[in-house]
Amino acid sequence: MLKKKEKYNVAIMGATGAVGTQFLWILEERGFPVDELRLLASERSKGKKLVFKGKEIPVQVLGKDSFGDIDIVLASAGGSRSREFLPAAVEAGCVCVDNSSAFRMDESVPLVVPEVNPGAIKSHRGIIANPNCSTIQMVLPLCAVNRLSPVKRVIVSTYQSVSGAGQQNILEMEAQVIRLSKKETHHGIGEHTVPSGMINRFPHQIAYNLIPQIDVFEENRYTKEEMKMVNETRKIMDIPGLAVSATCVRVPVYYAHSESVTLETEDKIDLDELRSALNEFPGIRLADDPAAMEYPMPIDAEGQDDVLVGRIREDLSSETGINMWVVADNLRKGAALNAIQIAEELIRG
Ligand code: NAP
Ligand code: 3JN
Repeated sequence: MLKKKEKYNVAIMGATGAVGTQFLWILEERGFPVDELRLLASERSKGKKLVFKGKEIPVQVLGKDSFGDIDIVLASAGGSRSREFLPAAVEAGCVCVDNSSAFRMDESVPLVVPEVNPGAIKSHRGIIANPNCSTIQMVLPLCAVNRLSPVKRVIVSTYQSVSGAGQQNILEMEAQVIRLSKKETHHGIGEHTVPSGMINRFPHQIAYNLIPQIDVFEENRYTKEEMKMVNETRKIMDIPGLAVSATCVRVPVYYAHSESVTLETEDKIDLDELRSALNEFPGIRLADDPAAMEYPMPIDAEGQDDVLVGRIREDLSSETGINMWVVADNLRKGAALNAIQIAEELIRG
């Protein structure tokens, strides 16, 4: 359990990564009461320094002895590091908010989106899991709808930016884009592909392309990312039987994930009532004025805290169906911001 203090010693596991960097920025932005900040990463980052509140802090190599005197661990160094090191952190008395999938479906670990199920935090035994980015942004509007009429079925297609796959994947798309922009023409058939040597981390070229595969395939022909959306949504919403089907697609966008979400509810919901409920829901901002060509787009969500919702309309194929378009910054609300909001709830007690 976390003892009440004026300021807390915080460790960031994976501090040099795409999510880790956001942890530093958001802790500072929100004035989180940090006493010592300990930055942890791999051997590769030995000698690196990162800036927090104008001061350079050296990065330390992560080890099981990294957690002495630390109160809160924010972890984003991948699932295997969480599995290996978080038990040692708990043993050392820390409360850990884990961004990886390592403990999300563990029954004794709360899986939390503070606007949706903050009460779950209290049952933690040292680890609280942060959901997958695509799940987080979807469950906010889902929760708003569910309060009007129980949600029975969800069909979602995602359009996930390259930053979701980490810092090196951002660089891979950038290198491909630069290579193609140097060609005199790249609009003819076969002229917009890069040499296979430039495809290392994504399964295929990402520049000027879409890849309908995120993470590995499971036996049921869905990907792991798709099954995370199914299972995590059920756990956070506390609706074990909720029908959810997901298709996750990587798109050549740097930051912010977009989702086309179709829902079916028990009763028909009036669209005006739905729009007010979404508008009033914490963490959601409506961008839904077709006449003004206003709808959420990744370039608007980048760097923002809110989940943007628009294109709200009736599903013409179902009596109680609703369609919406949901966009959020995957590194902020989808990862670091949500984890810090959990930590804020923790210190509020
Ligand atoms: P990234 O940019 O590749 O960064 C990975 C971070 O982990 C780096 O700081 C890296 O340190 C560190 N790391 C890797 N191997 C390590 C090791 N053996 N020991 C210590 N540190 C190690 O990836 P990212 O996008 O920030 O994502 C990191 C993790 O966060 C993901 O694997 C995932 O579990 C989680 N994540 C969750 C969400 C979500 O949906 N909530 C979204 C994105 C990521 P070096 O720089 O020293 O290599
Ligand atoms: O690809 C994305 O857009 C989100 C990626 C999330 C991710 C990447 C590597 C490992 C995860 C995650 O959060 O589910 C993991 C993982 O911890 O399994």
